[in-house]
Amino acid sequence: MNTSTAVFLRSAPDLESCPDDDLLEFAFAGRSNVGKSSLLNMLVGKRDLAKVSATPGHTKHLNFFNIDRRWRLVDLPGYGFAEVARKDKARFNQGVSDYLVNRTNLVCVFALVDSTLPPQKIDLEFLEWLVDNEVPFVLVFTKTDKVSATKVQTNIAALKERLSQWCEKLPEIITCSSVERRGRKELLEVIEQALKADLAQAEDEPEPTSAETTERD
Ligand SMILES: Nc1nc2c(ncn2[C@@H]2O[C@H](COP(=O)(O)OP(=O)(O)O)[C@@H](O)[C@H]2O)c(=O)[nH]1
Ligand SMILES: [Mg+2]
Repeated sequence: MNTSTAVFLRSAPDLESCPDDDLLEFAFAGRSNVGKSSLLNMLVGKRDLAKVSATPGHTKHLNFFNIDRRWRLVDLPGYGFAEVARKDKARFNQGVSDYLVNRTNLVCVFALVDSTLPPQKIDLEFLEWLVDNEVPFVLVFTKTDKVSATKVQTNIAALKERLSQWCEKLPEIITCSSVERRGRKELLEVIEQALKADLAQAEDEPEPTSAETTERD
């Protein structure tokens, strides 16, 4: 699959301010500075669609982008900087957790983790929260260009080991580098499969006949 048009739609602080739920959405989540905006830009082939910031904690809103007028990418605020942790609360803002749990047209979260680092507590907490709340996600390791392939594999193995302690079925894993444009095909493949599955499901559901509609009224 390829993308041809990507347009910024809206910035929203919470679920209520989100755009209509008429298009399927795929969201990018992860620690501030993990590479969410860079990956989003790489995916759609635009250098500065999502603001890439060297300053952590810059984006505090959910940013919606329409792709080919057919589906959406959502750049979520990074956790770990903007919101101060409370002991018993997930370390990201209420708007994001509401969105992740209650957004009906959200298909899948791309949970971004820095491939150059061993498992980080804050990422593990977030991933555990996704599993607990049954939010479907794909694990995406970013910035693979920064360290050796061996180091990346060691960090992936360590995270898988930690995940397997509470996760029955390990998520799909994709490795990416926005600098080397690596992982683009794999990410788009996940999206394409989900869009196809949705289309097939829509075709399976018969349109209600006028008689049925009347009966229900
Ligand atoms: N080497 C390298 N740097 C990256 C990559 N992705 C992002 N960066 C850098 O990491 C910083 C944070 O990136 P950004 O996309 O703004 O992260 P966000 O806060 O998660 O949206 C920026 O300085 C980017 O240039 C990557 O794949 N490789
Ligand atoms: Mg960003």
